[in-house]
Amino acid sequence: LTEKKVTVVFVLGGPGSGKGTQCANIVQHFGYTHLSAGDLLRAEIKSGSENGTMIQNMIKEGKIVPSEVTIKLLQRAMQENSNDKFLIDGFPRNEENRAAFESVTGIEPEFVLFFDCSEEEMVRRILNRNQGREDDNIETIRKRFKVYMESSLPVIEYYKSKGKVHRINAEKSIEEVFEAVKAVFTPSIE
Ligand code: UP5
Ligand code: MG
Repeated sequence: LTEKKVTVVFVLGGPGSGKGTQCANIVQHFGYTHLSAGDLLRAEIKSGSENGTMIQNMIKEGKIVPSEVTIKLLQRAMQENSNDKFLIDGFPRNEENRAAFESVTGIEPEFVLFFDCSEEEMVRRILNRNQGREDDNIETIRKRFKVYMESSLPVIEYYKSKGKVHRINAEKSIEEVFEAVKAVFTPSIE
């Protein structure tokens, strides 16, 4: 197995905060490859893999899929892609995800983009999305928020303590949020 040196940016924030939307914009402007952990897990369900039913049940309950499953999918996606710059969207979601990814891959993120948005606005966006996601119903949304507050926010706090977090006000329009995102990716001239 040949190890290539890769740059990874973690894109974190609550359910419906706009991670996927902004990652699509970043790909267009800055040449990253977008890897959504949630999309990889949903593709795994569709492919009829042996883990599919377990993953489907976890997502329906808003629970975090075991690290080894998600990390394997992320690693495979990075190995299959010739790019060396990746946006990892929606992962790591808990302390165990974070520690396992670092020890298994040896990769530390360059920085973390944190989309900060009120719960009220996130619920509104998810209920408007209408893409048939099995977790986009109010019962599951409540569970996703609880897991986010209890398990995912501490990961963001961890990276904040290491000075790696760029907080973005994600409450604004898609265009305004992207202006703030661009400023993070554009190297500034001293
Ligand atoms: N929208 C976006 N930006 C907007 C803006 N500025 N103004 C107005 N509208 C805006 O956006 C959501 C909706 O809002 C869209 O309709 C968009 O047009 C609009 P989107 O960009 O899709 O937000 P995103 O943050 O990506 O929301 P998503 O629902 O994907 O976030 P989640 O973190 O909940 O979902 P994810 O797919 O990452 O995970 C789903 C589940 O998978 C988890 O609950 C968990 O069970 C499982 N999972 C794991 O177990 N492990 C993992 O590592 C990852 C996932
Ligand atoms: Mg998403």
